[in-house]
Amino acid sequence: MNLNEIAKTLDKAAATAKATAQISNTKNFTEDEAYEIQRLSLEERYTRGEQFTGLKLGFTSFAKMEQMGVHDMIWGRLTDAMHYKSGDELPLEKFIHPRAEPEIAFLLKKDLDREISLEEIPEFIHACAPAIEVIDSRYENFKFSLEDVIADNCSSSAFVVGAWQPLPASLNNLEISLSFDKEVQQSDSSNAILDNPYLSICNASRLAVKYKQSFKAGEILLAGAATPAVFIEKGKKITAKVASLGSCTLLPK
Ligand code: OOG
Ligand code: MG
Repeated sequence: MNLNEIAKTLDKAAATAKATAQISNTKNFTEDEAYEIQRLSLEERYTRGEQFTGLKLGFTSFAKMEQMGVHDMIWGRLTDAMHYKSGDELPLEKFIHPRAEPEIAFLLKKDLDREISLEEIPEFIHACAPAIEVIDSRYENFKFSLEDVIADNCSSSAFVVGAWQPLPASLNNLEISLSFDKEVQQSDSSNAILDNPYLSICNASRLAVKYKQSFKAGEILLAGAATPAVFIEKGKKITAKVASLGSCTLLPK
């Protein structure tokens, strides 16, 4: 099996916004091979001039695991081309079947080169913010195995980060919601994220070290959705709101 060929197929599906068949329909591959495919597919983006800007975790909430039928934490890579500003328009022709998720983002203060503990977070993390993640599986019907979704960079396609806020002592018991125009589509407590959203940072540090992905000051971490993702609708303004942290928006056009 040629991992680079699969990486190129997935990259092309993303770049042309055309869905492709699930890899696992025809090939058996391991989780390690899936992460290698992901790494290789990002090389294609870097060759086109995109820059690595951070990490995202996926399936850190039970709601997301249940929605997608996948039950392990995964991680993917974010680039500058995926980064939209709050209030921006989202050009839908660039996506296949995009869904939105309400998330919490973190900003790194210091290079992360080892696994860190909860107590060390204030030393390594500068700020947090409400965020929207737009996921867009490159697979037909948004269906995949664990290995498929890892190879596909965990469906990463766009994200918005609201205004950075100083780290509160706790990120527990905060309501997180996703709305289209004024209508709330999903909401849950921040506890849905690993029982404590700060644990996403410890997990990201562990995974970055394990997979030799550098993770540096100024880069971003998305902690993973607190709720199921919702299909985006043209013209309906997306708002993600996290109690006491604020909100951010995106307008699908
Ligand atoms: C995979 C990405 C999951 C999250 O926040 O849990 C994710 C998918 O559902 O397509 O981003
Ligand atoms: Mg997500």
